[in-house]
Amino acid sequence: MDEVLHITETPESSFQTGILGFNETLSELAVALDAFPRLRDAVFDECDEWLRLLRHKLAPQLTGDGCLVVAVAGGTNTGKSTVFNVLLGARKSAACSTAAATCAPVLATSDTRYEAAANGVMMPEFAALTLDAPEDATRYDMPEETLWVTRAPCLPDSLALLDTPDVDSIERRNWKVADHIRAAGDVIIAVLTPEKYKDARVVDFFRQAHASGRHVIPVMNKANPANDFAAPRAQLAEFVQDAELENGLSFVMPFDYAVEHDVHREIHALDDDISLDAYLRGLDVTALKRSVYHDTLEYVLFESAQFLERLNALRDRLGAVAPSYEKRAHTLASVYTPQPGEAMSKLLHEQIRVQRSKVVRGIARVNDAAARGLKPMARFMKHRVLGMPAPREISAEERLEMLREHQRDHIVRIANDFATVLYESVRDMEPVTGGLMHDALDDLDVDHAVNDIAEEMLGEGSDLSDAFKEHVMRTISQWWHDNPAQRRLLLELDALMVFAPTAIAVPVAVFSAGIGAPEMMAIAGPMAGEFVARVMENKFADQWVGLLQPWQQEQRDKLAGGLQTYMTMPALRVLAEAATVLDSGYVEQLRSYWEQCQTGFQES
Ligand SMILES: Nc1nc2c(ncn2[C@@H]2O[C@H](COP(=O)(O)OP(=O)(O)OP(=O)(O)O)[C@@H](O)[C@H]2O)c(=O)[nH]1
Ligand SMILES: [Mg+2]
Repeated sequence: MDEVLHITETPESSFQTGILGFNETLSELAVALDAFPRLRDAVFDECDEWLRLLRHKLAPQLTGDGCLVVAVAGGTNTGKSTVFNVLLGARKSAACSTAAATCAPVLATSDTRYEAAANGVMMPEFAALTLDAPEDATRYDMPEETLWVTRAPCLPDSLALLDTPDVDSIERRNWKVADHIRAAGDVIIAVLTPEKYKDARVVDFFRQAHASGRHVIPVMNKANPANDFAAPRAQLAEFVQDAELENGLSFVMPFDYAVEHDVHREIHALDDDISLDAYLRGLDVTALKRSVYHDTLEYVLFESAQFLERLNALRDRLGAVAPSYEKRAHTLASVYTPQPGEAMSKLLHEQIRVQRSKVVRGIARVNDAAARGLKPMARFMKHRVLGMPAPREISAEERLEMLREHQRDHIVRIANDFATVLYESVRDMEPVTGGLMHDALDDLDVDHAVNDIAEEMLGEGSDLSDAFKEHVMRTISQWWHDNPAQRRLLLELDALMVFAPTAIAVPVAVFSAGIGAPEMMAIAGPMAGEFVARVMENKFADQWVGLLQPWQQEQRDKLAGGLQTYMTMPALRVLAEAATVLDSGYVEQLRSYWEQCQTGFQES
């Protein structure tokens, strides 16, 4: 048996697959819709904000390649720059005894991340500059959004360290920067001193940082180590409570003169055998990022769910357009009254002859006699029933041509009506679907399309279908056997058909009260009157219409099909292409990725 390798996805990796997949599929959809700018703009309308957050924050930060920004923050002169330097094992940012010395943040990154940091990609809220000397960070002549960037090869790729100006300075500009710092830092080291740990503004800053999902790590600087750090222990506990932090590790750094000259030392945890440096390196980057981006993620999930619903609705709207025209084409085509021509006449003659040869031989003589005897009766019926004037004599070819013209006129009228429906409906449509159709309609040559439809209905290849021939054969055979009394009628009608193929056209127009029945009578000539008269005389009209009805229906369907092929399809070409893009799995794929994200979000 083959060994099957099962790869089980953890909820975490499933969440990451979800968010990456969602982001990538959105980009693919945008590219696929490039060919339809109007549709693309409608799809992505008012999505800028959540798309930006998804692309530039959530997708890069929550999918394994995240980098924790650890901000060293606190009140003025508490030793932030000193802690920053100790963590880096190098004097990167100036530490000095004057208050509010650091006036712009300093970002230290690993070699790999340096490029992104120096280009301003890592912290886009600031204007990045390369740090040349530790004192750069104390230059008050720089714009307040300045960010000094420096390399720190000792840092892993998962960590970036940020030294910051104090959060309580009387200098107003630092307050603004403090907000940016709180936003930029995922982890915040709260540098406290025995003098400042209760300061309201400082405590407030960390409370807010924690409340917004940041991980706050308290570090008591200048800590008194007496009695196993009894005093700092109590102070830190008080701070954790005041700032409403969770109980976690706190760190202490005892007062040490040498730190001014030598930054090589470790900052120890109070109740654990771990250094701050080791603790930071061991942090779960993805989990912390998730906590920091909780609100952002919630917002993006909400907005993207709305987006998916809109996308679905749009897809349904595009999908509903074609069927609505199909319906209208059928409605218009249903008033079409096709008139059977020569082919029908031949078919009937053939079928009647088949029946005749089976039963009666030499019956043609009867036919001739019948035909001769028909004329006076037919003329009477024609005048009485139809009130038609006697038409002038015209040749059989002329009649067939006139019949064809009449049919053609009717088809052209219906096709033009349908073109009007198309143009008018676009005017009333909502802008996206209307816009997509508008472009294609501009290219539609209506006259050409109308000609194509008429040609298909009446030209070469418009013969009677095999299904209909089969139907006629069955019906006539049935009539023959079921109505011995009416066999004579069939033979009489057959005789008429032989003389005037156009005669057959009339019953359809007359019995089904089709459009233009009087004109049809005129075209079909005197034989038609006789034909009708004979049929009506024998109360055969209903059956006659029944015989022809499937053919009429076929012709109407064919006309509706022609309207679809030569008008709807070209008019909907762009719309159909756009619908194909939306139908090629993007929506389902996005929905599935979205659900993965949502599940991961709820589990976190
Ligand atoms: N002796 C001793 N001095 C310290 C210690 N921590 C900080 N200092 C000194 O205190 C002064 C201020 O330290 P900084 O690290 O610059 O403090 P800061 O919080 O960055 O100050 P600002 O940037 O001005 O807000 C400096 O002169 C440091 O040398 C310490 O543990 N021992
Ligand atoms: Mg400083």
